[in-house]
Amino acid sequence: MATSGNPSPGPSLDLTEEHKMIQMAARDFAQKELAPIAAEFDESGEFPIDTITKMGAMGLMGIEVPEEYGGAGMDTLSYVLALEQICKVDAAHGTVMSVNNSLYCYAINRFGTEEQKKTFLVPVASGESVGAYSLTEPMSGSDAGTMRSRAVLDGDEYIINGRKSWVSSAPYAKYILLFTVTDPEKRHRGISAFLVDADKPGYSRGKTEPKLGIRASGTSEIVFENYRCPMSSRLGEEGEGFKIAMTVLDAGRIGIASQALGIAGAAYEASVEYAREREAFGQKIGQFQGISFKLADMKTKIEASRLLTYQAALAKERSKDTGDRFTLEAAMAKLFASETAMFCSHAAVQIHGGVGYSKEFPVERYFRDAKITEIYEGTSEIQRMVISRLELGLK
Ligand code: COS
Repeated sequence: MATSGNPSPGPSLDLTEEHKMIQMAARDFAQKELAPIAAEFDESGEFPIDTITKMGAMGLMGIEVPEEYGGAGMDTLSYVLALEQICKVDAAHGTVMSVNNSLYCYAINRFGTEEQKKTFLVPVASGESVGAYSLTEPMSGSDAGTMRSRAVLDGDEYIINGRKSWVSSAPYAKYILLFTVTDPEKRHRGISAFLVDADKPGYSRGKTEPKLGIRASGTSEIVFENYRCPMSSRLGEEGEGFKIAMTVLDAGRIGIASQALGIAGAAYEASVEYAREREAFGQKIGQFQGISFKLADMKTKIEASRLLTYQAALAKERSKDTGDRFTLEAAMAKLFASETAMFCSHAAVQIHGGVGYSKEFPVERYFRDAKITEIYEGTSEIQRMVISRLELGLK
């Protein structure tokens, strides 16, 4: 059986030389810099700022941002290819990269003013600082329109109060794209977006979440107590926040699909290798149908996920000219790829048996890391809701 040991995407797509270069650069970096430390940082839960900084220096933290704003000026497919390779080795670094690129940088590049791009985009796209995205609250997750935190206009500043939760990268992020209520009467049309500086008074970090997987990515609450935000740091118009949040999540979901693709690929390749070597009952375990059929299903689901993810990347790329939404493509890619990551990592633990259950091997980490892809940036249930509403013409 041929494995996908090289990073080529298989027969599904012809990549340009530029695509292959960033894919190889990300793969080589991940193998050299992340593979030796992934287990240690997973265990400690420490934020891997040194390697994140190196990723920034390589241009991986602002791949699609134009060079004039500190980014690498590449396309969405380049981003997806690089992120998959990083996540194949360590999904926790992948989470930081995904949030930075597709939730933070994408939002400012698309909706920001020139001044906002200079102040908030350049340092994050160039990898000098880390960016985060904050939508969720303790009492508002999937039903994002029900948030309670408030921004009240006072002269030419907003005074922000409230508590946000599950903010990826927050323990280290300097800049945060925040969604909060400016007019409670208008429900989702009363939500606005703000660019927040974590070093200013009134901002503090709450408890860091003790997580099952992606443990090194750092996730915490953030708290606003009379934080003063200048009007010039509002992203978009007042009341446009919910639409910005949703548009940006469409981009984020392509990132999570890429992450899931990376985790699934790692689980699959480890399984193929093990099934070729491990013997039981007088033969290689890969010769048992119970194992080989699992491998066949894993491979097929991975390639299907890849096609959906690349299709979503191409749809997002086209949207840069047309302005069209890519909600459906992103939701389908995220749904299928995340369930594939869970399927593959679950099968990988089973194929490896006791070895798969041991912390001395990475397979159990893939299993723990895979689960979040079915939850964050919209659960699988939310993706099904988004897809079916669009198909039924209900939204
Ligand atoms: N792009 C642009 N606009 C969008 C959009 C998208 N993908 N999705 C919805 N909108 C717009 C709608 O067009 C609607 O606009 P109007 O005010 O002009 O009518 C508005 O947003 C409200 O949309 P809708 O009525 O569909 O909102 P709902 O409250 O029903 O919620 C879901 C929609 C469930 C899809 C949304 O709340 C969601 O995605 N929830 C999951 C949140 C999430 O992923 N959280 C994780 C955070 S990151 S860890």
